[in-house]
Order: sequence, then structure tokens, then C-alpha cells
Amino acid sequence: MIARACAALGVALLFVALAAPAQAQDGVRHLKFSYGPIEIAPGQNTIELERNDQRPAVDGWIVGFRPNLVRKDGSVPRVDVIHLHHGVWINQLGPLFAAGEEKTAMIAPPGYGWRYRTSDDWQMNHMIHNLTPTPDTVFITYELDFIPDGAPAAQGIQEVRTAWLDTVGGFYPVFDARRGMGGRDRRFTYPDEANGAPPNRWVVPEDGALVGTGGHLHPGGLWTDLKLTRDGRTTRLFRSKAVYYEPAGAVSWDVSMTVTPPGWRVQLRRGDVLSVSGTYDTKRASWYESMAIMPTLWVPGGTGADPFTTDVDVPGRVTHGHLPENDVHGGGRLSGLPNPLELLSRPVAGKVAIRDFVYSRGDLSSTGRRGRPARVRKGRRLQFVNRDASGTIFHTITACKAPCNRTTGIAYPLANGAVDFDSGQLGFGPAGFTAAANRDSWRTPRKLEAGTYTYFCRVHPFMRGAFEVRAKR
Ligand SMILES: [Cu+2]
Repeated sequence: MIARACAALGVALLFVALAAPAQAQDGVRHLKFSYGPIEIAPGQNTIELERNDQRPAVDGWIVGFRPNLVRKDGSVPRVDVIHLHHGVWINQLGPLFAAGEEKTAMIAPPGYGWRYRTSDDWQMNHMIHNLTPTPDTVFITYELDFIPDGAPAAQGIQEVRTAWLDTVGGFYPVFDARRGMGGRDRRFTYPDEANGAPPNRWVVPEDGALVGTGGHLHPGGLWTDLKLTRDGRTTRLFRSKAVYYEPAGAVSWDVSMTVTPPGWRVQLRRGDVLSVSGTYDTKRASWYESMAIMPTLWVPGGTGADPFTTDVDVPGRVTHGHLPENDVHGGGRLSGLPNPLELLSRPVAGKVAIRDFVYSRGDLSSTGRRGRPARVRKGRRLQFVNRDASGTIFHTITACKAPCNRTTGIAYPLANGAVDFDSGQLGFGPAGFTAAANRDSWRTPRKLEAGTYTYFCRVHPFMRGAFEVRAKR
């Protein structure tokens, strides 16, 4: 799986990692690039792949990479408005760098660099998610620390490659971490605790060294582990921890991942097997479409410490603190939305359509009869259909804890209904390449007890609704 992801470029995703800030080196240039403009459609949540000519003009070595997402005026969109799900810088069909909302910088340890040639083929894969119905225009910006061939600092530099270690593989490598999964500790580790998870291993092709790594997770994630198996023995090489600045805890993108310290060197032998796992907190909410990936710096022929005789699993460090684009946490009372538990429900004949980001019955933003919770008899199933399912607008019906009527932000609402349900992303797109469920309708679970159920759209969390299941008399 990992090998396939690396070699074939299957991959989607993220962000990442590694070691010390760029040292002041003789001849290091700081190059700024801006990819775009990217027109962001209302509510979009699609994955794009295009040629990228925003790159150095001469051959050399890349020793540092810092990503961001900005508007034309230079402002950084709030994460609760426009969200960089991922950008992947692809070189020669393999992931070179990646960025997600955690915006981890990737810095090579001193003396190492990624080889860059102007003849390389660069592509940009990105998934930018518009959480609102308002169109926008953004640019993916990135700063490269670059040493041109011929500069003194280019002397003796060692080549690193990005080994893309992914728990899932493919262009949209996700799994669900549902509330309560993972046993008594309510910590779910994928793939270890998932039935039928695909194999996740990279067989090291030649002797060499790892010189850095860091993890990518989604909200709810606690850590990723990089493990090495040799001759039937397994040891952990590094745990990349999610350090949440989010006041509500492990529930939002207000987070930074720890990466390896600059001196981290691990000797690998040909035939060693590397694997990655990701651990999520499932006490408070379900985390749908989650990820666990560890881009790792691999140096063929390199040398380092034997991980079976030296404890290389040292504490890491974060690459940034709280970012201002994560200031809107949500959960405030002044939303203007009613408490659906206090509204009279109305029977519904037929389907609940979703059109222009509104649930046609029971939407908390609707007034009058349309805003009253849709009612069904116990044992019946309420059907939803997404009429916005053009190429780019997907919606979900996802349970949230009642009354689910507080202000929207990066930490609210959560998928924490008293009973869990989730429709998947209703809409259409290439299978395995997008988040689309490839259907436009969904029905509520048959076995719901009498009561009022509240829900939101995971893609556009300002969308809220409610329905009532009423017992037969
Ligand atoms: Cu939606």
C-alpha cells in the first residue's frame, strides 16, 4: 500500500513535516511562489490535479518548504470559511511536499536536500473546501529554501526523498473513526483496530536512513506512529503527536503536529518493513473521513542509529503555534437559530430536498412551516435528496447533539448526536478520487426511537436541521 502510494503517486493529501528551521547556509535563497488564482465555487469540496509551473528556474536543492493559503489581498481565509483540506506538490508522479490545514513546514536537516531539476514534471493536487455558499478566489503560496547548483552550500549535500507512508493509500485515503470505537479506552487506532483494513507497509528497497518525519491527522486525531519491523521484531521509530491549541480539546484544526528533531537518524536495511497507524479520540464524537499519513525523509545509502539498540523514539516538537485563522471556534449562544426541541413538528410526505444549502423541511434557518422539524412515524424512514449535487456541492446529514443550534466555528458543531448517523457526502465524482458518495439520496435509520433528532452538514456546518420520530398511538 505504501509502496503503491509512493511509486504510483496514489495519494491525496496533506502536509507535513520535518526537522529544524533552515539554517543560514551560504547560498540559500528564499523563493516565494503563488499557485493560482484558484476560483472557489460555492460550497465546493472537490479534488483537482493540474500542472504546476510555479517552481525554481534553475537546477538545485530544496532544503525547506512552507505552505499557506491566501486571498489576492494577502489575507489568510479563516479555517471555518475556506479550508485547505490538502495540497500535494507532486514531482515525477510522486508526492514531494504536502500541506493541510495544520500547515506544517517541511525542512530538511542540515546537509540534506530534495534534488530539483528544471526538467522535472511538477503537478499540483489540491482539495480546497468552501464551507460557505460564497464564492472566493485564493492562491496556494509556498516559500522554498533553495540552493542552486554551483553555490557553495550545494557542495556535498545529500539527497533526501519523500517516502509517503499512508495508512490507507489512494487519492482519497480515508477511514471512519466512529464514536465508541477502539475498545474501553475510546481510542481507535487505524488500521490495528479496524477489521479488514488493507495492508499498510513499505518494504525498504535498499540500505539507507530515515532523517525526519511528522504526521498528518484530522480533528479528533491524537497521534500517528511510525513503526519498523525486522526479523519478526517491531519497534516504534517515532510518535507524531497532535498538540491542540483548541480550547475545546482534540476537535478542530487548531493544532500542530510534532515532528522529529533535526538530529534524528535511523538506519534501515533492505527488506525492513515500515508501517504507520493513526489514533483517534472517539469519546466525544465520530470522525468521518479521517486520515493518518506520515511523509518521511528517506536517504538511500544514508546512515543512522540502529533502532533496535538505540531509542530513536524521542519527543518531537511542533512547527508552529496557534494560527489566527483558527480564532473562530463556534459554540456561542448568539446564533439566532431556534431550539428545535421547542418547535412543533410537521408530517412530511415525500422527501426532504436539499437545495441552495437549505434542507427543505426542518432547516433551523428557515422560518414558518418549512422550519418546523419534519415528522415521521416510528419505523418509517425519512428520505433526503441533494438537489445541489452538481459537480462541486456535496452535503451530508450528520447527527449532532441537540439542540445543535449554536454558532458555527472550527469546533462546532461536532458529529456527537445521542444516536450516530451520517449520510456520507451526497453527490457525484470519480470513485476513489473524491469525497462523493456517488448517490444523491439517503434515508434515516429504520430503528430510531421516538424523539427529536438534530443534524448538520459536515461539509457546510452552518447548515442545521431537525426531524422528529413519533411513536404510533
Ligand atoms: Cu452541505
